[in-house]
Amino acid sequence: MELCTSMNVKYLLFILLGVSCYRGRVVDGQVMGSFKCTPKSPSISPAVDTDSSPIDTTIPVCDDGMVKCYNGSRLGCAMLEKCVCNLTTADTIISSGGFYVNDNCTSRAHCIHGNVTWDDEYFCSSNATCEERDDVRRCYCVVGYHGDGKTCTRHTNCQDAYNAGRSENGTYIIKPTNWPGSPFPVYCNMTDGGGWTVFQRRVNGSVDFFCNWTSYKEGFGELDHEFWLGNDKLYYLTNQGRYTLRIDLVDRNGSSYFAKYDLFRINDENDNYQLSELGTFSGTAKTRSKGNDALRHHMNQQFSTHDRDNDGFGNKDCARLRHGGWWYGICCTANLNSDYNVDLITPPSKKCCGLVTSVCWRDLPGPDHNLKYTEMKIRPV
Ligand SMILES: [Ca+2]
Repeated sequence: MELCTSMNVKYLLFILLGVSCYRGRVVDGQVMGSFKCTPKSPSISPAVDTDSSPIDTTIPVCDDGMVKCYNGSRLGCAMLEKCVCNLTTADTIISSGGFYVNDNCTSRAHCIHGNVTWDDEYFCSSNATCEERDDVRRCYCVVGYHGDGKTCTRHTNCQDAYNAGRSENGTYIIKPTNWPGSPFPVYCNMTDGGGWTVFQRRVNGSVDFFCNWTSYKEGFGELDHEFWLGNDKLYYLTNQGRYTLRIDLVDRNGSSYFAKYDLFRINDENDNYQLSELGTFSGTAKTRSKGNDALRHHMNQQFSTHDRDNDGFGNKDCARLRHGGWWYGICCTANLNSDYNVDLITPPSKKCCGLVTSVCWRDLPGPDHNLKYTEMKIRPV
């Protein structure tokens, strides 16, 4: 069984061994597809600039609502908004509303209503490369960054990666807003609309979650397996905007349930990572029409570990009793960080957080006292 190994050590290895593979394996798919430099429908007239060919004076007067401008490389009559630009100096046609970037990405021209305008300056960010993708040449942000290529910003969560065209589940590097440390890897779940930053997972009990304060603060386990991302990271993630929480659960019979909360936030270490916001519940992980969902009891509770008792149970030490770090009250009605491997063949009580210490979520339709799979993840509202 793996102990509470600091994720920072794993991250160093990741940096040393993994990043080059990571970059090579995945392509930043961000493409401004609507700006392809391909000719559009017939067009014609004035719309001339110093880079365009002289207007052909043999074109007859255009009908009302039409102007003389370029139709591909030829002149004709067209609606103003359909006029393309004939950039003769580059032997290129720019579609209406499109742009052209030169070979080394040092200048960019735009075509608006048949007129060419040049950017005052154009160059690639130090975190971008100049290349052609899907027939569009421009600056593209490298993996881990998003933006227009001139300005590239680190992904601040998995939603940024998803918006940048990344739709594969897996490990991505992010740097939340105001995060004081180096960028760090997270696991992104790109299902259910994509963009979920995963901060907890249980799969088979190979990682012991009976860890101390520092381990929960910094994170432990393996991102593509069982892990806790870390309370500091979770604090910065959930405080850079408004976040929704999704929890997926599978019981020992193989039945799946989920819980969604339209808001989720924790406070920082000075407040012992208090679960300070938990919005409205939706999902299948609640059987009773009345009464609270299983996580509601933990709202406004501080985080406790076996070496830090911040629970709401004065004379009890919930983190020790329940074998894991959590937002304990008196003590719990859900505990996804508890003992995965507890013997439940003859449980003294089948009630989650009753006499049994196990990975549990109270009042699931099926067995709620010993779940075999859990995943907790967040996404911007
Ligand atoms: Ca206590």
